[in-house]
Amino acid sequence: MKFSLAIAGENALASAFVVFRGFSESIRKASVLGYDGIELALKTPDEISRQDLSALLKRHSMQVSCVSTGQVYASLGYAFTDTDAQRRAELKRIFKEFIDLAADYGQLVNIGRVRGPIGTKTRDEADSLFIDLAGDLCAYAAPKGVTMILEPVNRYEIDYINSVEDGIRLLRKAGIPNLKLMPDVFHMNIEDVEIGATLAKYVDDVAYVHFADSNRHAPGDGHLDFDDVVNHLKASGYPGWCSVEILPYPDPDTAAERAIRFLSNYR
Ligand code: LER
Ligand code: MN
Repeated sequence: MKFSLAIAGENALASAFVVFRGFSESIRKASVLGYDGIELALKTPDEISRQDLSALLKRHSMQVSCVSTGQVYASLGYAFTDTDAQRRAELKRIFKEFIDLAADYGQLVNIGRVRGPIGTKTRDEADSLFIDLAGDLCAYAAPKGVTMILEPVNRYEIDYINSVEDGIRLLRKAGIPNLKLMPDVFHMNIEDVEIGATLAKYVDDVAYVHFADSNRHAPGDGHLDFDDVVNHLKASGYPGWCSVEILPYPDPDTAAERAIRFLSNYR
């Protein structure tokens, strides 16, 4: 299994689910702890220079697993289901730059809460708004070898695409080859009937997985059954990353270290 750690820039929101902030130190620490890669949780695509990033990755023998975009919604308020033409155009511009970055680093761009809420729209209207923008962006991403990955997020954070089944429904409706799924086992623990079996059932649609325990602490520090999760992923031939996206509890270093120590049992 390939394990990654989600990290962010120094100015990330306090609510960002990352243990380490500041790219240089975060990449060094993740490497020392034994992670194979880092997930870049970015607010804007120019938050890190390519020159610096390439140098850090080379120095610490690390890979970028994915470019994730939760802060674009949480901090800037943009959403795929927004009806405002100007805001949609601005979101498209930002995401094209994320895709350009991912073309060189990781080849995956996440769509988490930035897909936006249903709000007062109908589900079909939300689907159309999402598919319209995701379609344009995936067409831009495909020749660059980049896949967009939709993350189901639990009902207490957003009212649209909560379970893996919800995500699969939208993927089938969209029918876009480079739009895939990014299940997060923290959200699955709230929304899905089964975790391991669901991941295995849809393994061909799963391009990336977020790992956190039931309490968003390090895997192993809650009551989620990681034997079930990892055994199903392995048995179904999942080839991708498992990325640790947890709270810095009880402190960043301890959380990051406990997570990889626990997950090393599954290598
Ligand atoms: C939020 O709970 C989360 O899991 C993020 O990865 C989604 O943007
Ligand atoms: Mn997540």
